[in-house]
Amino acid sequence: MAGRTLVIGSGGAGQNTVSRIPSSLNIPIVTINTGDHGSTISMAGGNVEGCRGDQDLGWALAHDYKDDICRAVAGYSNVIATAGLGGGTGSGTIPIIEECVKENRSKMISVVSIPMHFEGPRRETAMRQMRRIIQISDRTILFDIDKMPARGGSSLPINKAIAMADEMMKEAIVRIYNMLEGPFFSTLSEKVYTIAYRSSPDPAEAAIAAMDEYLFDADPTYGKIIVTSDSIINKADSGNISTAIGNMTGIIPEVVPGRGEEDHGILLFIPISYRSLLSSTRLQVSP
Ligand SMILES: Nc1nc2c(ncn2[C@@H]2O[C@H](COP(=O)(O)OP(=O)(O)OP(=O)(O)O)[C@@H](O)[C@H]2O)c(=O)[nH]1
Ligand SMILES: [Mg+2]
Repeated sequence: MAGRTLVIGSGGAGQNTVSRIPSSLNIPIVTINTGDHGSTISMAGGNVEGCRGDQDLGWALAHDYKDDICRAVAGYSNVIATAGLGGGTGSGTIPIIEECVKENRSKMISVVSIPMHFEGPRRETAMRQMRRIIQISDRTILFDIDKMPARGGSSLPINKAIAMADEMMKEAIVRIYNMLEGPFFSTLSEKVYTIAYRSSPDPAEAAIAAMDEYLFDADPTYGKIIVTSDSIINKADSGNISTAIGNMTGIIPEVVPGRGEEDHGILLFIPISYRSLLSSTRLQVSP
């Protein structure tokens, strides 16, 4: 086995997200989808397109395929599951994946997106699904696709926003994987986080800019902030990042450097207060 951590992409969004993880990273990946989408576990027959947004159907199918899912997660201490909420397959399978993970006494980290406003009722469905996922997962990373088109002040075409969402979720998954597998050990100590991402030749500048654009309503003064990079962060940059975020929030972030040489993006994990998230105010669905 490659490591202690498995990544699962479920449903269309989940499968697209994990397909972006370079195979050179040797991250163990399993995909689950309804119908024949070239996934590791293809639920139902080849003629079935999907669950058409019916999460109960997704759940029932995943329940039928529970043995396959449990076999896939066996032996892993951590499972990172990703899906786009609002649909049937991804949202429906996560609770079954979680059952398998818990049978192993392993940890489950869910990385999920919330649909855009124009997707209408899907967004409300996703908000409900989100509460459940937060409750059953050890850690959840939330990400509102609606927050993406506003980036840079201009509106992005939908396919660009989706591609960007895939890319950011992929980044979050790889960083979490790296944190769990080392060599720089860190853990997500809060129950719920969102992320923020920026790329710049100056890591401190990127981290400061990212603090203004996290992808779900969060309270950066609550809990532990983690700043991760793909590349090595030198002592001076690390100090600048800590000082800047410390001044903004009163919290000294944990800086987790990567191993690459090239200039890559800085990704932040920003904590969300679990209590305030479960209170109704944060669950409003209108803009
Ligand atoms: N990141 C990302 N999100 C997507 C993509 N396609 C759709 N989404 C979002 O994810 C939500 C769920 O869509 P899918 O992943 O297609 O749904 P599914 O889990 O396959 O469920 P069913 O198709 O209903 O069985 C949508 O409402 C969109 O908000 C994608 O390619 N990438
Ligand atoms: Mg689908």
